[in-house]
Amino acid sequence: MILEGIIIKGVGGLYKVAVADNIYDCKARGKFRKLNIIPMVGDKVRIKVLDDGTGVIDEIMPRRNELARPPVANVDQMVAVVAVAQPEPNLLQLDKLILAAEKQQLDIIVCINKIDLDDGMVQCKAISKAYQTAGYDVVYISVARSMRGIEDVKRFLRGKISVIAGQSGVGKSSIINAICGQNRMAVGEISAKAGLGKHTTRHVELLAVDGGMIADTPGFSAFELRLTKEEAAAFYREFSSYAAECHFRNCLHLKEPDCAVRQAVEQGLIDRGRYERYVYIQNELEREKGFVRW
Ligand SMILES: Nc1nc2c(ncn2[C@@H]2O[C@H](COP(=O)(O)OP(=O)(O)OP(=O)(O)O)[C@@H](O)[C@H]2O)c(=O)[nH]1
Ligand SMILES: [Mg+2]
Ligand SMILES: [Zn+2]
Repeated sequence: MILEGIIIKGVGGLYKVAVADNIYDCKARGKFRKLNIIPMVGDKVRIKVLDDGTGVIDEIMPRRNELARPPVANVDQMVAVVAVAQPEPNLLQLDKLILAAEKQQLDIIVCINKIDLDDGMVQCKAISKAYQTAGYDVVYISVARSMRGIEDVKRFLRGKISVIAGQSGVGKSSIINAICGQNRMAVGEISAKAGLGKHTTRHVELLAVDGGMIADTPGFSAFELRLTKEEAAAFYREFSSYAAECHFRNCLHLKEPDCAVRQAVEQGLIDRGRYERYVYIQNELEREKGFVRW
């Protein structure tokens, strides 16, 4: 019997393959090792089911994309999480994460968590306005206080493979647990001293949610993205409708004269914080010869 499924977990050469509601424990054919192909979580595969109910991965379909962190293939979407406090929002990091997602052509949802810590919703409204203006879907939630918003997040996940990403301690694992309605991921305490989270999330696994799948990621200790200056400019969605009006066709919206993007910033049509972080990132790309890091 040959079945089609998705690898949802892989540990030491053993793979769990989901076929509709069933999960098969599988090994991979030897030919993949010879071809230097390592099956990845997210791979769409054909498996042959053996008499004992286990399976063998026979064929791996071509990948739409391949993320390094978390190592998942065929990802449709990134849920980029930021907290209003504990840890303080790091919007430069959020913008770098969004650039990484844009480069992989992922859909992007900005999820603002811990709104229970936001008196008067001031932080939350400011962040949400900046990213909505930029062209992203924004949801805000409090895992601690209520399930409101969790339903909004779920709606976005339907029918897609998603990854959740963001600084350590923003509540990624907590969100996954709330979505799945059970404690699937370990939730860590934030170290009060440093305001840094412990790295509690280790293995990568796709969890089923309402017709979609989502993978948790540990808050990154290190991150690196290779990007050209032109890509960086093009990945700012909010620039695109103005960029056509810039004097120079290859305008990077930095110091060039007659720049329509800079004018839009002055007129308040583009969020100033987003633009200033863009300039910072362009300088970093110059200094680091085509890389952004944290
Ligand atoms: N006040 C408040 N605390 C929250 C909320 N959501 C999560 N937390 C707490 O924030 C801490 C970190 O949550 P985690 O879910 O472990 O964060 P994480 O993003 O998975 O962190 P890493 O795995 O280290 O990347 C835990 O103590 C949670 O209980 C929230 O909505 N409000
Ligand atoms: Mg976690
Ligand atoms: Zn310009």
